Parts: sequence; C-alpha cells; structure tokens
Amino acid sequence: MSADQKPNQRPELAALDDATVAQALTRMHLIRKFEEAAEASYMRGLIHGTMHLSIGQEASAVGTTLPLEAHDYILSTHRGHGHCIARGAEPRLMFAEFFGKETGYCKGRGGSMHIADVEGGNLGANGIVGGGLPIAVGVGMSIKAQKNGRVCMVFFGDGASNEGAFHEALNMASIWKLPVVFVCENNKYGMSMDIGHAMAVANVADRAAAYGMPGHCLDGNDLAGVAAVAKVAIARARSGEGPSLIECKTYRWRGHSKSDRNLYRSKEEIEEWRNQDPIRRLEDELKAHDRFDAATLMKLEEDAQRDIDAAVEFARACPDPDPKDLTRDVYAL
Ligand SMILES: Cc1ncc(C[n+]2csc(CCOP(=O)(O)OP(=O)(O)O)c2C)c(N)n1
Repeated sequence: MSADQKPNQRPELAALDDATVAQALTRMHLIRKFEEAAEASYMRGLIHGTMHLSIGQEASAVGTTLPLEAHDYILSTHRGHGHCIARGAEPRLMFAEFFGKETGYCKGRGGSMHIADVEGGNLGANGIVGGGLPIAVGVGMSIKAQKNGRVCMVFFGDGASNEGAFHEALNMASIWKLPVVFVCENNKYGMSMDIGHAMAVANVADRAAAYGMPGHCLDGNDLAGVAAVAKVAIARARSGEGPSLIECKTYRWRGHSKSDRNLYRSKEEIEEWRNQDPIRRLEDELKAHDRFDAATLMKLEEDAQRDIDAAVEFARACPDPDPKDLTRDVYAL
C-alpha cells in the first residue's frame, strides 16, 4: 500500500512517501546525535570556543529544507548544525571542522559557527545575529539576474527579527519579488530574553503583512506540517511570485550556548517542550498509521548513531594542520 492510500492520515503526512519520511527521520536523528556527540566532545576538551545546540528544533531544519532542490541555497545561523545536516552535509567533515582539522569543511578555520559548504548549497552559518538576512537578498538578486530558477532559504531566530536587517531584507526581497524563503526559528528566547518582552506582536509571521508577503505561523515541531508549508513557499519563490515568511515555533532543550546556566526558564517549561519532541511525535504518528513498525524505526535511529560515532572517530584520527599554515585561508585580499 502506498503512503497516500493509508487511512486517516493528515494530508501533510500522506504527501510524504515512505522513502522521504525515512530520509527526514534519519536526518533528524543525525542532527540530534551529532549535537549530543559535539556536546560530549566539548566536555572532553576536544572542541574549543563555544557552540549553540538546536536539540529540540530538528523538525524545523529538516521540514523546511525537505522540498528544496539540489541546486537551491541555504543561509544559516550561529545555531546552524541542524541546517547543515538537513541540507546533506557530511557529519564527519563537520566534526573535523569542530576539531580544527584540515579535512573540515573550512579546513578547521571556521568551527561551529562558520561552517559553509558552497558546493552543497550551504552558503554558510553566521556568528552575526541576522547576518544571513541581507546576504539572502543579494543571493536572491543574483538568482533573479541569472534566471537560473534557484531558491534561497535563509534561517534566523526570533531575536534576529527585531533587528533592522530583518526589516530591510524583507522589504527589499518583497518589492523586487526575489526567490527567497525567510524561515524564523522562534525558540522563544534570544539568549535569556523572552520574546514576549522583546516584540509587540504575538507572532513573527504577523510582520509579513507589513511587507506584502505571506506569513505562515507554524507548529515548528511538526515535521510534516512544516514541510507542507515550506513546499508552498518554495514553489511561490521559484515561480517568481516573491518571498514568504515562515515562522516555526519551537524550543531549544539546551541553554543558549555552552555558558548558559538556564536561570531564566523553569524546569517545568523545558519538560513541557521535551514532551513535544519532534522526533518522537513523528515516530508515534508513523506507527499509529501503520507506516513503519517499531523495529524499522529503531534501526533508523541505531544507524544514525553508528554514523555519528564513526564520524567522530574519523575526525579525531585526522591530522592537525601544520602550524606554518596558521594564517592561510583566514583572510582574503
Ligand atoms: C549582531 C549581533 N548582536 C548580538 C550578538 C550576540 N548574540 C549571539 S546569539 C544572540 C541571541 C540570538 O537570538 P535569536 O536570534 O532568537 O536566535 P537563537 O539564539 O534563539 O537561536 C545574541 C544576542 C551577535 N552575535 N550578533
């Protein structure tokens, strides 16, 4: 029986065939296990600096990128590991980057906040909050001038949506009908600042009206629902009708960064959102509709864990860069 013949499924889930769902679930597992392993590596002193984990937000990264085509672009954020993996990046090259190895995506010079994989369509994470937004407008202008039919999807947080760059980017993308999809991952906090204290409207998506573009406010932990809306926004961008704003309401289970002591939110709130685990929610729905059995789901998770363990081992075994190359690839004239 094909996916769409199964009874009583939501149209958003029925629209995803079994191979697509399995790929999406695998990517969500890879993101979570990648970040758990990154966190463990950090604790063991294998990673220096800081990093921002997106555990809990996996459906947003995977669902929005699922309908993209291979030649499309994404622009990511300081919390960007999930976007990278969702777009198909290799975890072993990401770990190599984290560990400062020459084999990393940016030869170990960028680290967690500056992973880019231009050939893979990932134009880069960005340590500047909101930094990807104006770049996306430039990418959109380039796509339009070249008439190459691509789409640029740019991620940013709720905090970034209060910056001037957000408003300028949405306005320009709209007046020029650029092929950009703006994706706000609203995880409720900008560092320790609750969005309710920083924004006068209830939803970031409400702001789309001011720029004459569709605004979609979504349950960001619902993979199928996110993918369905992303598909509409991507099609609109590709057909020349212009940009859309998607807001995925979600939650990061971990603190803002490694130095966060979580003093601004309660254990109950975190627990409430953990009960909305996007991975378990999708698995439960797939089981309820008899699309995947428990053993198949378990295997997807175990395979992802094995891939991540192997990726860490690969990266650890890679040679360190030669100190004489310290200044190579860090500045372009
Ligand atoms: C332009 C700029 N201002 C401030 C910072 C410091 N900073 C880093 S992350 C962050 C919060 C961003 O919040 P949000 O956009 O909601 O993303 P989230 O961290 O929640 O994913 C801030 C203020 C920065 N990196 N860049």
